Amino acid sequence: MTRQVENPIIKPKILIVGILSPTNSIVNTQSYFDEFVNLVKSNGIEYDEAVFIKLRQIDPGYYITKGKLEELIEICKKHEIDQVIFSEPISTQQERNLTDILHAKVFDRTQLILDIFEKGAHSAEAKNQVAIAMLKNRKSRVAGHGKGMSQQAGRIGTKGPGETQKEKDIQHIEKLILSLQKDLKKIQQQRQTQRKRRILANIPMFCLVGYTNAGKSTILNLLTQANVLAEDKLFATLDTTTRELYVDGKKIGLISDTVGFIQQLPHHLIEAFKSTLSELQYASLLLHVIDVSDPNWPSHIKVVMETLKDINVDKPMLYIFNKADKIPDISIIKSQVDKFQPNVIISSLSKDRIAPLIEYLKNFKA
Ligand SMILES: Nc1nc2c(ncn2[C@@H]2O[C@H](COP(=O)(O)OP(=O)(O)OP(=O)(O)O)[C@@H](O)[C@H]2O)c(=O)[nH]1
Ligand SMILES: [Mg+2]
Repeated sequence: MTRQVENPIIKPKILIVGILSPTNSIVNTQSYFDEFVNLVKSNGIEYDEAVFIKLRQIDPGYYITKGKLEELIEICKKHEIDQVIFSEPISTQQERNLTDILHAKVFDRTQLILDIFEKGAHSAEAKNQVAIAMLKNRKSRVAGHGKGMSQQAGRIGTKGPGETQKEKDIQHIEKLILSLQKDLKKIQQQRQTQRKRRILANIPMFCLVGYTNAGKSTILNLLTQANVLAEDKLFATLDTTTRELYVDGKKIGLISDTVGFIQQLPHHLIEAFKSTLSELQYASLLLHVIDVSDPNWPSHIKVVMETLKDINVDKPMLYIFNKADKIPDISIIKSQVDKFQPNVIISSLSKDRIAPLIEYLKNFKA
């Protein structure tokens, strides 16, 4: 997104625009905007200006309404902005209109998240999945582009030059997607063999799931000797790591950590990551980790539950309310937390503070 290949000396001037759309049902606006800033930073982007907008309605042409748009035009002019990043997904047409009026390159949430995934993918499987998602996104963008041109150039029943080029581009992208999907299938077959072996051996499988940055990898590292990268960054984990799980020196099963979820995770990404996430179908228990210190945790739970439904995962679940150390008085939220059962309240800062989780796992019967 912000690769400065053309001129490595000049850093583009970047404006970020956080938008709370009228369809967003989250309770804490500040925390939502913080999450957007964290998304930007997780992508390694240093921005110059930031604007946060609470929208009452969405404009079909420009996404944001007239008054706010004028504000953005002013900022772009004054600060000579080269790139504008929006916190929400916007349509191809809106992107084009905004590019024209702001005289800057425009990126939306989908591109921002795809970019993080592209930078963070390490394994062949993750790289392959991200590439497929990016191509599918490009395909829908190409399909949405050039409409105006073909309509101008062609009479009814004929195709304009823009249209034929567009078709060629789409065909090319489809070919690339097909070839990547073939490679992915091979990787999946290997996974299937490993899975069969595990099922035959009747080994319980615990799968960590949850919103991004909730603390999944930190818990995996505490429970096992895994050395998975855990940091204050969104989508630090993109690959699945599976480890043996020992409690009191006894092996009680396997535990895996995988990619986290976020609101409005691009659909193409969910599609592409289905093979990684398919592991969840075989879970004996889902360990749903929640950052209880984020005021938006109830909507994060909703996002996770909806995403699981999307990928047809319906398994027994333990709600793990994590980062309790960041809450001064846990009794205040206890009644709200207890709506989600069964649950444990923990802090992953140290092993003794995850004792309730270890206790639960010890007593778990598949
Ligand atoms: N204060 C506090 N910080 C925590 C706790 N658990 C995790 N963290 C911090 O939260 C951040 C995110 O933790 P991760 O384990 O990387 O979270 P994750 O769920 O694996 O996130 P992704 O892989 O990015 O989806 C890190 O900076 C952790 O140190 C906790 O119980 N208390
Ligand atoms: Mg992680």
